[in-house]
Amino acid sequence: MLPLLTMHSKTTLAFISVAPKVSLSRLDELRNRAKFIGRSCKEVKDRYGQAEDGLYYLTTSTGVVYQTFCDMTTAGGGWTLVASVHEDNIYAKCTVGDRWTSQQGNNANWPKGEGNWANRKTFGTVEAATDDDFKNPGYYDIDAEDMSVWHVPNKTPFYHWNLAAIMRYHTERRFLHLYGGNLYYLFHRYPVEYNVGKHLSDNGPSIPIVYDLGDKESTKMFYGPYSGGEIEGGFISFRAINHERAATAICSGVKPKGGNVEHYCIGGGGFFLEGNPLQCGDFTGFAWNGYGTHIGFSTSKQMLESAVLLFYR
Ligand code: 3S6
Ligand code: CA
Ligand code: CA
Repeated sequence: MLPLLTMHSKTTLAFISVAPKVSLSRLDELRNRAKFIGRSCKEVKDRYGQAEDGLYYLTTSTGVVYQTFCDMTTAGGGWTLVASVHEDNIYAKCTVGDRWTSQQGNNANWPKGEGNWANRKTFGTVEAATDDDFKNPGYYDIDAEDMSVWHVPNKTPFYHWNLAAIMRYHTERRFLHLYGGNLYYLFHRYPVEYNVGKHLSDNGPSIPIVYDLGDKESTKMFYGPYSGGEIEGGFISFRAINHERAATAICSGVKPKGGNVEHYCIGGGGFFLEGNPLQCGDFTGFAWNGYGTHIGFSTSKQMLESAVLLFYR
């Protein structure tokens, strides 16, 4: 039987085979992190000199304690994971799991959908942030300046996120100062809601990015060839609206130049008119011309099967 096991299957076996072994001293070290008092990974890093990427305990301005992942190394470190946008099933349109659009169908009478871009709901867990959506209190509590974003293949454990990511970038111009300090306030100013404006002229801000992995061209290549004609790489864009006045939340790595934003922006409100209900879901119209085909407006399979991790600093 053994000769049949190719190199590939051996590593897969190695990857999934055993529960990790850990020393008591390591557990003690991890539990000791509960003593650190800070509202963000930046505060924990600066106050307690923590330089190891991993899980830390944070405290909100109101005293809520939560655990999340801290990137303590990229571009000076101190990045707090506050949310992940994950597509559990692109074929199921605005159903269970579409927490960043609507889990109750594609309906013009519910223009804001779940409204999770601009509320204090939380869901998911940090260790499952590439298995399903994640949102913690830091999303609405942290007074931040910049963002970083990682696109990480689904089902990747946190200790492999950095290595496995297909794209990583950050902002450095402290744009969140202009929008209330985090996405909760930004999306109150720019509601992720159907029928509040028209494409291009009523879009939210597009902010230049600095790449940690990738570049403007590799970014465009993740999106469909037809989308290539209406996007510019090198930005993160917020509250982009499409031709049919559907709102989306984040266009990762690109600035919209046209109105088919449903093929390169994620999240949204509760209604997408075109091809009703085909564009309604956390990854909107990413599979418009087939699942991961990278034909027409369809993104690559890698982009479709990667969770989008959102960090603040
Ligand atoms: C280059 C193909 C554009 O085709 C248009 O976009 C066509 O009118 C629509 O069916 C299509 C969709 O709006 C794409 O989102
Ligand atoms: Ca989801
Ligand atoms: Ca369209």
